[in-house]
Amino acid sequence: MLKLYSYFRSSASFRVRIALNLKGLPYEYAPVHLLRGGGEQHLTAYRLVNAQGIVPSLQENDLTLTQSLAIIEYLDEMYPERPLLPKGALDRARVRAVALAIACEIHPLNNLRVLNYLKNVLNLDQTACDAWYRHWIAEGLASVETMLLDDPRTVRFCHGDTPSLADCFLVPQIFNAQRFNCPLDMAPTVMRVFETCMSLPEFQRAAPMLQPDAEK
Ligand SMILES: N[C@@H](CCC(=O)N[C@@H](CS)C(=O)NCC(=O)O)C(=O)O
Repeated sequence: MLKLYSYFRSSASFRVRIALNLKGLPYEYAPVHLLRGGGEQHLTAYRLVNAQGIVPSLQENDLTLTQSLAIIEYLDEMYPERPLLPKGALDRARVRAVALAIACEIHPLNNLRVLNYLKNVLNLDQTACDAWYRHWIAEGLASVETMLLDDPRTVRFCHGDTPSLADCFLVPQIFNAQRFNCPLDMAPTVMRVFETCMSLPEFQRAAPMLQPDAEK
């Protein structure tokens, strides 16, 4: 049995929820509230699951996996039906590059602990924090747009005609951008792929507001 430690709004958790759905793998949902009481991710009980104090974590029997990319690649190796990485090494490198352009160049600059540091330690006001957030999203997604637009391997999805690891990373990042009203008109290819993904029930069911811990 698989158990996913997740927070409904966490985009890294959202990536894994999409992958689990695409693989058709049922899982138990274990909510970790990232804000309540200073954040349940910091509780000792959760630190025993994930030493970094972040979500997601995935437990399979007695083993725990962390880091969304590592988790999804593990799932893809263990459950090869409906692969999330293409066969060729060059194609795999491309899919990982798109995923990492989001996971390394956008997401870490805008996650909760970074925004808390800007606000609570560096004393930036909300306007400055919002500007920071929008800046990294705009710059990062403009790069992803170029990566997709300039490559004929971008078809209905980031890579080809079936969803891949790259789409698992792209969709949650767009949800984040929309939540913070970031302009997305500079990324039409990204948005076209996003809409294609969101027409699939596997992506829809992974959306934040459909999770058991969703809040308005
Ligand atoms: N690189 C990690 C990022 C995980 C991450 O930053 N998760 C965020 C939620 S999306 C988190 O747990 N934040 C808690 C905090 O910043 O205190 C992954 O891909 O799993």
